Amino acid sequence: MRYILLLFIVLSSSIPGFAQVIFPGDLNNDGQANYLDLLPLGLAYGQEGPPRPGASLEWIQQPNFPWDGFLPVSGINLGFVDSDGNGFIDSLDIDAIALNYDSLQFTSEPLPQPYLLTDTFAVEELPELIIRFDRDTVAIGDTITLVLDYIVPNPDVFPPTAAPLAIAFTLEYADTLLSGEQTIIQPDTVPGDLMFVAATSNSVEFWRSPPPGQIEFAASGKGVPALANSRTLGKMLIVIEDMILLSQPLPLKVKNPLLINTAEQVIALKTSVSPLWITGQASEPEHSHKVKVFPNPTSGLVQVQLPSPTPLRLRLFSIAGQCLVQMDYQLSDYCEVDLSALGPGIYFLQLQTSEGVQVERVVVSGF
Ligand SMILES: [Ca+2]
Ligand SMILES: [Ca+2]
Repeated sequence: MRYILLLFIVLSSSIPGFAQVIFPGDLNNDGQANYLDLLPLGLAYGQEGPPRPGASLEWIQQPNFPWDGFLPVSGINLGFVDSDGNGFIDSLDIDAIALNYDSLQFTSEPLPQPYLLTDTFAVEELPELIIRFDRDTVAIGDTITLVLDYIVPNPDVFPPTAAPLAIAFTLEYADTLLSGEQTIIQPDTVPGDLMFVAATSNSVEFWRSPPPGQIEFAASGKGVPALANSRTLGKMLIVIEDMILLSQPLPLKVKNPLLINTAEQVIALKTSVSPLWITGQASEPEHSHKVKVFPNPTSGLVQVQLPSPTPLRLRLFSIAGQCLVQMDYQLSDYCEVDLSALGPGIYFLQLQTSEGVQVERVVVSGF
C-alpha cells in the first residue's frame, strides 16, 4: 500500500500542472478571491483555451487543465483566469469573484510572481487617483458623494503596447466617520469598456465581504488600455456618521494603490483625498421633538409640554449647579413646576426623556 501511494506522488509531481487545482474566483491563484483577481481577467481578456469538464463556480478544489498561455510578469497560467471553466476569458468570469469573495484556500501552486521594482514602467508625470468630495460642508446623516477621479496628466508618455489597463486600491476609513453598511458604490458603467469589482462590508454577494472600515475597488479594461486617458471611475455614496471627526483631517486613506499596463508592468500612481478637511455643519434642532417650557420668564408656575407621553425626569438647577427640585413621571406629556418659592434669578430646567436630555434656561422675575 505504501509503495502505491509513493508511486502516485511521484507521478503527480512529474506531470506539469497535474498537481494544480483551481478554486473559481481566485483568478491570480494567490489563495484568496478578491478585488485583485480582476487584474488577470483584464490582462487575459478574450483569450481561449481548453474548458474544464465538470467545472462549477463553487468554492471547492477543482482540477485545473493548464492552458498554454501565462501572464507576462506574474506568470499566472491562464487556466486559473477562466474561472467558470468554459474555455473563454471574459466578463462572465467575474461572477466567481463575487460569489466567493474573501474566501481563502491554501493549495496555490505555483504562487503568482510578485510585482517587483524592475517590472515598473517609469514615467515622469505620474497618473493620479483623486478621491474627491462633492462638497466641503456636511452634517450628520448627510449622504455625500465621493467621486473617483483618475487623471493622466500626459497620455503621450504611454505607447499603445504599454498603456494603463487596470487599477486597484482599498479605501480605509474610520468606521465612526461613515457607515460602511450604507455605502453605495456606483462604478461608471458608461461606455462599458471597463469591468469592476467593488466591495464594502455588506455589498458582496453571500456572506463574505471586507471588514468594516474598508472598501475594495478595482477597474480594468477588457484587454485594451481603457485607462490611457483621464476619466471618472465611479462614485461612492456615503452616509456621514460622526461630525466630531470632521474637525480634523479626514480619517480616509487610499491604501495599496496599484496601476498596471497591458504588459502587466506596474505604473507608479499618486493618490489624494480632496478636500482633506471637511467642515461639520450644525444640524437644525428638530422642534417637533422638543419639549416646550412656558411661560418664560415666569413669576411662578412653569408648564412643560412634551410632544408625546414619555418617561420623564425633571430637575431644576440653580445657576451654581445645585439641584433644587427633582420630579419623576412614569409616562407623561405634561407637567407643571411651581417656582414661586424661589427668589428671582436664572435657573436651569433639565428634562430627561427617552429621546434624550434637554436643558432650558428659565428666568424667574420679581413679583
Ligand atoms: Ca486571488
Ligand atoms: Ca470563462
